[in-house]
Amino acid sequence: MLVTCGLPYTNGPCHIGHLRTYIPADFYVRYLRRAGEKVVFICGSDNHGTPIVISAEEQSVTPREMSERYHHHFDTTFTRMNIGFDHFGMTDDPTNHNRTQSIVQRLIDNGHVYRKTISQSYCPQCERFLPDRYVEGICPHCGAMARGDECDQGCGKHLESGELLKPVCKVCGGSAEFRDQEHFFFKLGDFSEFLEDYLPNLGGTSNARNYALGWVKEGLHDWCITRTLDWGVKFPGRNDLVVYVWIDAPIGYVSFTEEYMDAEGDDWKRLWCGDGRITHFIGQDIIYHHCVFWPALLKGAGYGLPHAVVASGMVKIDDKTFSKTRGYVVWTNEDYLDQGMSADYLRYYLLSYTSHTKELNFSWHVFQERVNNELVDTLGNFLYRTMHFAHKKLGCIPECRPDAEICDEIQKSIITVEGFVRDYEFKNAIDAMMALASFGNTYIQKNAPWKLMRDDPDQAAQVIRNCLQLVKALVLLFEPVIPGKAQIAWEMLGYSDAIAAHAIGEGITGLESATLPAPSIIFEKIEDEQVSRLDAILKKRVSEAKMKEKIPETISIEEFAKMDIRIARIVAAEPVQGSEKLLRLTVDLGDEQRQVVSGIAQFSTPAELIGTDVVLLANLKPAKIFGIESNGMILAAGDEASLLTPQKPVKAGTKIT
Ligand code: B3M
Ligand code: ZN
Repeated sequence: MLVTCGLPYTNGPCHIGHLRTYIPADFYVRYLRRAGEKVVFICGSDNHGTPIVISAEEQSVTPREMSERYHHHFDTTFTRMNIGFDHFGMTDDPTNHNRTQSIVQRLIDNGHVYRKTISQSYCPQCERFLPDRYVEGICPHCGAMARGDECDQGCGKHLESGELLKPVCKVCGGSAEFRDQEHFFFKLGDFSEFLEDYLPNLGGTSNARNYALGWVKEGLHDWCITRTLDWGVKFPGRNDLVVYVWIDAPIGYVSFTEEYMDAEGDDWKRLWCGDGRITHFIGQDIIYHHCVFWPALLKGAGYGLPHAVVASGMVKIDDKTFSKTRGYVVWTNEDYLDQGMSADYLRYYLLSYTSHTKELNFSWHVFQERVNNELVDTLGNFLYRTMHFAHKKLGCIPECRPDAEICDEIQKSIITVEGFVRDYEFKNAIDAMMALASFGNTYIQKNAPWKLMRDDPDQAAQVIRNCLQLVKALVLLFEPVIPGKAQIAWEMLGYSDAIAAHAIGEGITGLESATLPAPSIIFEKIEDEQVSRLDAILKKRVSEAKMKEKIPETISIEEFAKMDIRIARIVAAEPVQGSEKLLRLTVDLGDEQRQVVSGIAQFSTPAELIGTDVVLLANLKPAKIFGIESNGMILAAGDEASLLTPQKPVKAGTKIT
């Protein structure tokens, strides 16, 4: 079978939000392998799309250079976090260009693509079209600031080209206009019936299935699948267009499998063109792309379909919405690994803290508590007590067989863990593992081999033999969670090979009677001062972000003087047909009257406004809003759009200086 992880964009470093998907996926793959399944584990970096071009421009490097830099960064970070992909490819590599063109050509041949002329934002100053994030403006649905393809700060709706109000070019800041341009569309709407059949049987977590079914029932819109950019995979037969990044990114899953299987001398089609049992691990925010768009695309091109989609809940930081700009972020290297912290501790915390589909509220204090109480005090304590005693008092593994009662307990745990992992209930699986460690602690405490040693050494050896069996089972069970620590513990049992080569079921099979090396302490407590240090890094980042927000860039008086701000009197006001937000206003400037479209309909009625003196930015470039020309912008403050008015009466048209 095949397991994949959502592909990270190559325009920023790895953070805790990424790990929330990759660590459970890695856990799942390790578990399946240790349960005897053959799994190919694939990921790669997502190199195309406007965010990457924009970041590259800002840093004066080519998008390819920037992609390579971050590609390498992710690759090494994953290794440091014990996340072991079989292959980590790049969507900009030739395999993916070829595979994407071939799939798009198939969609065209199969009649799933059509051309349509649409109005596209265009910057006359920069003389270029402005796809997706190249343009910003106002969301027509909720009125928040939004970018071209998505209302990312407001209602979250997907925006089609031309929908954005008051579009502004992200490169030069000038107002953009709309121009007609021919684009290609994928007939997503044609796949509704197929998806209604397919989705109820899709495996994985229910959040993915249910959201997707809901969207399909609401009705699907066709997707524009081309963009006017140089960077990306060329649309077949068109040198001026590339495919939308959400086409070639998921196709990366196919291409990376192809690269890996070719190198292994195996056939990638086995996984993608038959029943390959494909499982995608993704973040909850990209369910639409993976459960609606992607299966339709695969179906349309005649490929096999995903068997399961596992969607992780979002991450909050100290109860605040995750936000890189506001400083609510934890960077994997800088804030954690480079601070000398153990990869396995973070793996344990992220996997065991809450159910996979729920929101994870990250906190260093909870992290410390969980690691210290569970990993160190429960698991670590049992391992160390057993190994220390066995080494010191016996020096080797006693030859007796473990008691049936112990083997039953282990067997029960193995079955419970198996059930939870298959249901993607990773937290419950780990709780069940930890329960076996607690059982071990209770057992050793009750049977006190240190006391038996004097009166009944055979019985003492039996108790220790039982504990060693529990240790073996625990180490095998926990390997997918904490692979690094598990390997060390494995070697303390006298083994010298890789634990990953052993099945979890071996937890109930015998132990080779090896001499036992002196055990070391594998799990060390996280000290308060360590946590304070980690927490201070986070607090500092948040306060720095706040400072930046408060102090905008300074401008010169000349720059200010460029703005023609005047008092204007509203002389007419009426709603704009088809919009709940907009009013069409006529304002008087003394020697002229102007038409201005303003997004204040929800806060002021036309009757209230007529006769009011307001502040107008009079030399803002004219723009068309909802097809109506707007000549200037009325200034307002706060969430309720409170209009600014002069303190003492002044003549309409008075310049503000
Ligand atoms: N590069 C990252 C995201 O939206 C995006 C994933 C692609 S998966 C094919 O989370
Ligand atoms: Zn521009």
